[in-house]
Formats: sequence, structure tokens, C-alpha cells
Amino acid sequence: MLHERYYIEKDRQEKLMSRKNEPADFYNGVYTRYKYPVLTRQHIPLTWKYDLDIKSNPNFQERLGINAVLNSGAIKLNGKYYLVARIEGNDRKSFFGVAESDNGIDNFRFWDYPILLDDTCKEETNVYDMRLTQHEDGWIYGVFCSESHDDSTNDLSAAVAAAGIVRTKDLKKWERLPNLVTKRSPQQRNVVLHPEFVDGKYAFYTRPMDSFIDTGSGGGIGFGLCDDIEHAVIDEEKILSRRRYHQITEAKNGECVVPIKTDKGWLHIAHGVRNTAAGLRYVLYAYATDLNDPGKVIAEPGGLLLGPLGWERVGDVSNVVFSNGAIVEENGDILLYYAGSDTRVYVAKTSIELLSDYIFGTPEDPGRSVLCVQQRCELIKKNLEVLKNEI
Ligand code: M1P
Repeated sequence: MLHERYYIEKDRQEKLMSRKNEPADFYNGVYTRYKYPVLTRQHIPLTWKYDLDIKSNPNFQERLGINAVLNSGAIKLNGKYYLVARIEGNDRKSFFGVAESDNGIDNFRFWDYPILLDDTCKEETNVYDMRLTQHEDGWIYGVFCSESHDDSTNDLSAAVAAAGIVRTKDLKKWERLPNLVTKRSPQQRNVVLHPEFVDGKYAFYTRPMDSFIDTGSGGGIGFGLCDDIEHAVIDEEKILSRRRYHQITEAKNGECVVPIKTDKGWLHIAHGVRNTAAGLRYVLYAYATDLNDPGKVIAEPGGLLLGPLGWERVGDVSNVVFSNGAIVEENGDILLYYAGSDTRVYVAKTSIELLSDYIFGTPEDPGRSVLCVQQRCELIKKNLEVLKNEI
């Protein structure tokens, strides 16, 4: 016999998961936001949280609660859409779980079990934020943050972030490889593997950091090559997308999504962080690199692509949007998955055509207010001419 509350909770969850998603009332011509989150902590199977045995749990209490479902890697395989979500337990430890949908917009359901990684890294306390790369070598790689306490100091909060690497063919069996070593950077987070070999080597987008929170002397998103993915070592990182004073990347930035290959170049979606009196604000931005040299920036539209709006702004770490993955359809549509305030996952739909138009058609940030006003006045002048000729 099951507790009567089980049926109420099960019914409530089924209603949430089967709800049809719909475009939100938002327009910018670049992407369509969807109204409902695609993953929340309410999507977590009841079997992960409750002890269903009425003898050992007569009051139907959550035994292992879930706090949040956020930054998800994304991939489409055999016609199905998969998110490898970061799931944070009430105990603050994160882990990964696979959620599957038929359309990528709604009806995501977690598989029966979360991913149990090989315990090859005994000092590791926490894992999170997996990006999934379908590499031309035939493997699907997951690159994530592997966090350990910094035992070189008595500071309880001191931690070290490194890039963990796993690989799989089916999202079921995962092989853990040694963590990425970057010779010049003491810490790494937000590392993404490029999907193709570059000069015969594996190429990574990195985010060099001096310490766990602050990037310090790390100048932005790096780019580095390595010979052997099974013992990945990067000797040199070249800074690709720079942090800049009084721009959206001033405090830090990091690659989000596996770059998208197009005729015009590789399209990148990254996050930029600035400081405010209310704390850090995370937004998404975009840029493009050369098709034959993904380490060379060819377009840098100014400003943010997607910033936290409405409920996206509310959560555990408010005023944050953060992405770990997108799915590119054969027809060129792009589903961009992003977390709102480190609490739940949303989706926005764009396309290669629209994102390219945005990246190559949006002017660069001129860097100073007076130049920005000049830039805007030129646009207004042109528009007034257009309107005059129409009337
Ligand atoms: O809380 C916002 C984000 O903070 C970190 O990102 P970054 O290293 O760029 O500061 C990550 O821990 C990320 O998971 C989180 O969403």
C-alpha cells in the first residue's frame, strides 16, 4: 500500500510535466522565449526524494529533497531531445540527470536514475554544469566543473575548480577521463570542447581563473589545444573573448554553448557578468569566430543577447541567466536552454539565420556613452528618413 499523498503528488507532477509550453509575450526579432520552464525541481521523480515504503516513511516526508534544477547540457540523439541537467540536492551537492522530451519544448521527463560518475577523483566534493559535445571522433564528451576544497589554506570556503571530462556514446554508460590540466591557469570553470579537431588536436574554450570566484588576471574566454583527450593538457591559452571595462563582461565571462558551425563562421553564446549594488548580474551574449580558425574572433555584437526578465530574475542566485547548451535542428532552428537565477531551466527558440543576422548585423559596443549616443543618433536619423519616405 502507498501513502495517499503519493497519488496527490504524482498527479500534480504529471499535470506540470504534460503542460504544453507556449511562446511568451516577448519580442526582439532574434528569438522566441517560451513561457514555462522546461525543467524545475518539481520535475524530479518522486522516487528520488521520498521513501515510498509506508512502514519506514509513514508521514510521506521527503527524505532526500531537491533544491534546484539548472544549467543543463543539451543534445539531440535519434530524434529525441536530451538535457543533462545540474540537479542540486537540499544538501548543496550537485549531480547530473538525463531528462528526455519528444519536442525539446515541453514534456521533459527524467530517466529512472541520475548519472553515477566513476569515483576516480577522491578529493572532488561537487560536480556541476556539464556541456555536451558531439565530437567528430565519434564520442559524446561531457565537460563539467569538478570542485574540491583547497587544502592549502585553513579557509573553509576556499575551493579549487577544474574541468572534469567524461565521455559516452548513449548518455547511459559514462567513462571518466582525467581532469583537464591547464599549465598557465590555476583554476578553470566553464570549459567547452570544440566539436571538431583543430590542426589535428582537441580544442577547448577555457576560462582561466586565479581563484575560485574571481577570475583575477584571467582576461576572458581562452582557447587552447591539446593532443590527447585521455590525458588532456593545454600548454598555452590564447584569450578569445575579452573582459572589458564597463561592458557586460567586466567582472567575468565564460563560454556557454558548443559553438554552432555555419557558412559565415562559428556562432558562440557565452555569459557575461557585471557587478551591481545588488550583486552580480549574469547575461548571455554572442560572438562569432572564423570558420577555419575558431580561435579568431570575427564579429562581436555589443551588449547582451538575453538578460534575466520577470520570473527568470527570481531564485537562489537572483538576476542570473546562464546556459550550458543548445540544440541545432537540421532545418537550422536552434533551441537555447538557459537557467533562470540558478533555480530552473527555460528554453528560447531562434535559428542559424536569425542568430547570424544578430551577430553580424548588431554594431559593436563603442565603449563610451558619447560614442553610444552617436551610434544611436545615426540609427534614429536613418529611421526618420525611412519613415519620411514612407509617408
Ligand atoms: O551563480 C551564477 C553562476 O556562477 C558560476 O559561473 P561563473 O563561474 O561564471 O561565475 C557557476 O557556478 C554557475 O554554475 C552559476 O550558474
